[in-house]
Amino acid sequence: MGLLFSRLWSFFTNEEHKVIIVGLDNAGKTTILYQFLMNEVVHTSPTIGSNVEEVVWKNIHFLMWDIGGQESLRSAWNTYYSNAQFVILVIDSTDRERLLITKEELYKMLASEDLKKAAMLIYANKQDIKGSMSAAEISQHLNLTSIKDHVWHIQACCALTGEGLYQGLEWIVSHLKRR
Ligand SMILES: Nc1nc2c(ncn2[C@@H]2O[C@H](COP(=O)(O)OP(=O)(O)O)[C@@H](O)[C@H]2O)c(=O)[nH]1
Ligand SMILES: [Mg+2]
Repeated sequence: MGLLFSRLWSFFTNEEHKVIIVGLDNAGKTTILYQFLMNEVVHTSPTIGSNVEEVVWKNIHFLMWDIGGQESLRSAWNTYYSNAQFVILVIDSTDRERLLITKEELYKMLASEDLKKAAMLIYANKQDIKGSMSAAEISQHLNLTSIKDHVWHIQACCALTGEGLYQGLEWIVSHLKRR
């Protein structure tokens, strides 16, 4: 009874799902968040602290936190973790030099108690730029197949045109339905 009731309750109340968007500075986090909001490209400036917006997709409500990725802000990422159901990790697929830093941040997140149950969507962004790494290449560098204690998915995308972004959201929705 309790479980059924809570399922029905969340159905009727349009429960909000907390999503945090992380990644190094310049990866495209803010551009992605605003694509979800209004389907248009906005001119971003480096995010100090965080932006938070409600995104509704297929009648599912998400509270999305876009967290600043500069080095000085990264140590504060964990203050956003509690109750996050999804982590969206955005990667600038042209930034080969800093992929190792992203990898370190990824494994730090995976080890965090607050994110124990969170599912991980990784966007291999900036696919429009010539010479960018493919999703498969990034997956290999990050050793994603070694991750067994979290569900994860990697999606190639271009935040400027929106290409691939909704496939990522689709994955999130299908994951919600499977739970
Ligand atoms: N070519 C290209 N540029 C992008 C893409 N996504 C974001 N950018 C640009 O990358 C820069 C950083 O984006 P921003 O969203 O501010 O990154 P953030 O620091 O992660 O929030 C901006 O100049 C964006 O216009 C993309 O898919 N392709
Ligand atoms: Mg930003």
